[in-house]
Order: sequence, then structure tokens, then C-alpha cells
Amino acid sequence: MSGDGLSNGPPPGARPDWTIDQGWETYTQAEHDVWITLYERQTDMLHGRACDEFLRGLDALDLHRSGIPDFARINEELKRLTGWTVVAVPGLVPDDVFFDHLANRRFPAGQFIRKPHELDYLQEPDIFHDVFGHVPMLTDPVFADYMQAYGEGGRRALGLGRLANLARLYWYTVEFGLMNTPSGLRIYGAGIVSSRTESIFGLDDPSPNRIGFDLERVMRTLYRIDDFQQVYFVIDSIQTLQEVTLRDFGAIYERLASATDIGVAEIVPGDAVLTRGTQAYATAGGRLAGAAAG
Ligand code: HBI
Ligand code: FE
Repeated sequence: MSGDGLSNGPPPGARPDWTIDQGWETYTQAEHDVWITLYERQTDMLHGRACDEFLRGLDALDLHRSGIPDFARINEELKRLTGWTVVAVPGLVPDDVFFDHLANRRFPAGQFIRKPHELDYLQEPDIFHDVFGHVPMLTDPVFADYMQAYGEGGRRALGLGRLANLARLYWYTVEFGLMNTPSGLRIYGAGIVSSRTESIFGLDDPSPNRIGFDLERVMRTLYRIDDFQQVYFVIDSIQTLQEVTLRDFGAIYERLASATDIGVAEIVPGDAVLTRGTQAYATAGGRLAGAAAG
């Protein structure tokens, strides 16, 4: 991936838009077993943790079939519900390619699945992170619109050199977003919902800050890619994401150009603080130090 987010050529065997065939029939039983292990332990714990929109999507797409889902099968229902389809890619794709897919309601999902020794953590999004984590939310019409708007905004942000700010918005909503509901705090972010340990840490642990969502605040906030988040942002409902798409990003980018970044553990004036975290997990060295989470 080149530094400016624009793509070098696709890898051998991939099409110009970086998509590949899923080749569902080529998955081994061992690979299906990894999916089944991950799926069963996630779904055992997500009732009361994942938001209703996610749980409804999981059911609608019938992802509880045993084994890695065939994109051709889930796309029939997904396309009918919100016009989205899942397309297979070899892994992370360049930003401009990624945004173009989202802007056309195509979600690029890694075709590979993690190895048995990577069950709890892997750096690159695999098919479980992408399909179990991201795709159920795409069955919700409001979220589906938000994701397409994000793709359109991403292309614009690339042109304006504001990609870093927009990537933070994706990170703290689509990947690590929490939602306040009448029944309590719930997960909608794919990075949390596809991780057993972070599904516990994100909701229950006293370590991270939990702060009410504010668009510009989020776009100024740095994030961790190597361990649990030290701050989570909380929306009041999926409608909050719809309101985001109506904002004037041009004016926001103007203000961001002279704004300073906010550190992952900082609480700043104006924050609606739900949890003033202890940061004990990160201070103890986090995942690498084997700090106890949850
Ligand atoms: N590629 N396949 C894939 N999946 C992602 O989530 C992804 C990507 N490329 C870029 C990217 N995410 C982020 O850097 C964008 O949000 C900017
Ligand atoms: Fe993701």
C-alpha cells in the first residue's frame, strides 16, 4: 500500500478492483472448524452484549450455519435487505480501492481465516472479523447508508488530505463503537463483537474511558491498532450515525486543520464522560504483558 492511500497494482490473481473469487469449495474442514469454534464462543456470550441490530443481522443472514459462509448464499439475502454484497479480497486493500467498494455497497472481506493458534488475536482482518464482525450490521438500513456515505466521504477525504481524520471516525464507530440502549451499553463495532476478550473488556472493564460520541472529538482522537482501545465512544442510537452523514465535512476539515490530536487516554473539556477509566490495563503493559483483561 503506497503512502498516499492510492493503490499500486493488485496482487497476482486478483482483479483490478482487488477482488478475488471466494472459492468456498476450497476451504478445508480444519478451516471450517476454526469458524465454528469462533462462532460458537462468540454467540454464546453476545446476547446482552451485542446490539439488537447486530443480533437481527446474524439471524437474517443465517450465519449460524456450521462453517465458513458462502458469500453467494449470504449475498442473496443481504442484497435484498439493503443492496449490499460481500466481495472477497486477499486482505487489506489500498484506501482508494476500499472506499470505492464501500461507495458502491460492496464490502471487501478477507477470503482467508486465521490459524487455530491465532484464535484470540490477529492483526489483519480475516473472514471471521469481516463477515461475523461487519456484515450483520449491513442488514440495518441506517447503518448500510452510513457505510456507503463513509465510502463516498473517504474518496473526498483522500482528495483533501484528511484521510487520517476520517479513518478515526471509522475506527471509533464501525470498528469499536458502543451504543447506549434502554437495556444498557451494547456493542455495534466489528472489532469488538468479533473478539471474545474485547467484548468483555469493552463493556465491563474499568480500565478504558467511555465517552459520549462527538464527531469532531472522535476525528481528533488517536487510536491503538495493537491492543484493546483505551477509549470507546458511545452513540445514543443508530440514528446518530445517520446525523453524521448530514454534517458539512468541509467546514469540519477546516477546523481540524488547526486542531491538535487528542491522545488515546485523554479526557478533554466538553467530553460527556460515562466512564473515567483507570487505564490500569494499558499501564500494566496490556496484551503483551499478559495483563488480565475483563
Ligand atoms: N481493506 N480489506 C480491507 N479492510 C479494511 O477494513 C480496510 C482496508 N483498507 C483500508 C482500511 N480498512 C482503512 O485504512 C480505511 O478505513 C481508511
Ligand atoms: Fe474491520
